[in-house]
Amino acid sequence: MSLLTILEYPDPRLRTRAEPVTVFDDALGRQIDDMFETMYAAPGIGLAATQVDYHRQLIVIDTSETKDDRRVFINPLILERSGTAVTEEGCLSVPGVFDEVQRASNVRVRARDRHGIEFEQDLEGILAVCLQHEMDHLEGKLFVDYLSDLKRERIRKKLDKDRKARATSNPLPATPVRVPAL
Ligand code: GNR
Ligand code: NI
Repeated sequence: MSLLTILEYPDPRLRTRAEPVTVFDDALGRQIDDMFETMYAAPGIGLAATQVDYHRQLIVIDTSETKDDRRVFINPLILERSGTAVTEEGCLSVPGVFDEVQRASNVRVRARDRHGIEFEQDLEGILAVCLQHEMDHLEGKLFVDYLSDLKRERIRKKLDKDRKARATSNPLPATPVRVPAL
């Protein structure tokens, strides 16, 4: 298992459209496990393959409090959406930024699991919102695209500034200095 690097806005690779998964092999299983590990470590409630520079239609989600409800959606398709929900969203690819987005509150999704078995599920609440957020990633779309041009430009500048601060001031704790005994 290994931690993957999460791409950050405005990295152009986040705009890539993911291709369907066609081969359900051990390598795919390892990619899924690495994505869960990366999502839990971040921490986040969902992760799309696009965010880790893997351009296949693959999503992992766990919205449970107890972090024991792993859900995998491969080649997902929304069959039906209903209701509306406005949620304060965040994104691991847009760190430290949160804003309201309106989406469907309920969706029926058809997808495949890690073995390639097709299933259909009705999702609601944060799970439905998260799936839609992740499916946007697979199409190269980010939640900040729903905000005004002005907000998005401010966000880009803030992230630029945060990245520069991380690069110049060393983010790692200083090496502990042993004070010599008298
Ligand atoms: O961790 C995440 N939280 C979140 C909160 C509200 C709506 C969507 C999300 S998804 C996000 C993780 C992420 O960036 N997935 O792409
Ligand atoms: Ni995201």
